[in-house]
Amino acid sequence: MSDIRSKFLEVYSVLKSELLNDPAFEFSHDSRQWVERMLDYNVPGGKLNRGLSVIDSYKLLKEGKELTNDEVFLTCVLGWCIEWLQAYFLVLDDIMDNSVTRRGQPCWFRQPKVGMIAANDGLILRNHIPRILKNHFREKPYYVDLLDLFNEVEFQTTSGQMIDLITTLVGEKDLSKYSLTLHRRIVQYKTAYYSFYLPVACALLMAGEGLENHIIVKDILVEMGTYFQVQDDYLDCFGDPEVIGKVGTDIEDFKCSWLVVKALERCNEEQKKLLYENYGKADQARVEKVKELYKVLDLQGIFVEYENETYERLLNSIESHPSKAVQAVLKSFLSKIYNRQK
Ligand code: GPP
Ligand code: MG
Ligand code: MG
Ligand code: MG
Repeated sequence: MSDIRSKFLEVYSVLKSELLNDPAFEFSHDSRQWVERMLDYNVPGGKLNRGLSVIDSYKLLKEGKELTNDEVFLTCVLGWCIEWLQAYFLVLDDIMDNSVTRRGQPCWFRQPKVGMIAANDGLILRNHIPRILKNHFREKPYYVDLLDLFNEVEFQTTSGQMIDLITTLVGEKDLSKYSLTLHRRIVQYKTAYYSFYLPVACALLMAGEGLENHIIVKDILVEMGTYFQVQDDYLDCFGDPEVIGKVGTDIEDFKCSWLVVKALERCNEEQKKLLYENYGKADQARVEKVKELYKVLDLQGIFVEYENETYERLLNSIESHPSKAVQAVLKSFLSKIYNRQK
């Protein structure tokens, strides 16, 4: 395992132990055990890209200067705050999307003894974040900015999640309202801010920067996050569940996915009828019909085209940024997601 990954995982144990001994709550044996199991199940098992990229970005912003132990520790702590945020979102998102698996195991709420306790576990994960920040950043001049950043991004994400959900309301299922504009709005809010802007913004704050001076960086990261969610939509249908660790549910859930928007753009009247009849139904045969149509419309080819065009466009915007350090941060993000299979 790489050095930084093992260091990062060490910090997880430190944070977990602090939270399990939080003086603000009198833990019983059972409650401590519950939280520990819940954390181990939901927080550290992903790709850790978001968390690790805080450390990466901070290093690049420091332009090769060796980080002190303290700096390494604090960047790891911020990285874990994002992983905690992600765990909180995923636990709740899986309930809302009626998903089955996540990260190669059953979704937390599907565990026999968990069920809807998962809703409260999501809230606990969410409440851990300000506790971690208070423990480690209270004395920092950028503490308030950090809290504000997490609050803003959480607001944007939950708002994006809301539009993702209300577009699928039963009784109002109407594919004619699905467009690229609507899709963009959903994914920008539900995914891009917390997955791409937040890690870099954390690193910038730690490096003493004011976020108001980095609007262009933010715009590029939001573009990249949009591309990332298009990949997620694509993999939901065409990815290998063994590799992505989850079984797709977008077709059943009537999601305003990039794929259905592209299909609507390209289909003839007859194919449109097929789509209207079969999209958004929890019935495997209907789901297969939709997938067949996607293949006939060559959405795989359209996606590869989209991916290459987007990559080039993003690279161009990155290279027109005046700071080489910032360019390096953005390029490192882009190279991690280009052509991803999971
Ligand atoms: C990704 O949507 C977006 C999120 C996980 C944010 C959820 C936000 C909340 C406020 C709960 P998705 O449903 O496509 O993700 P996945 O494919 O991983 O289920
Ligand atoms: Mg969702
Ligand atoms: Mg989901
Ligand atoms: Mg998805």
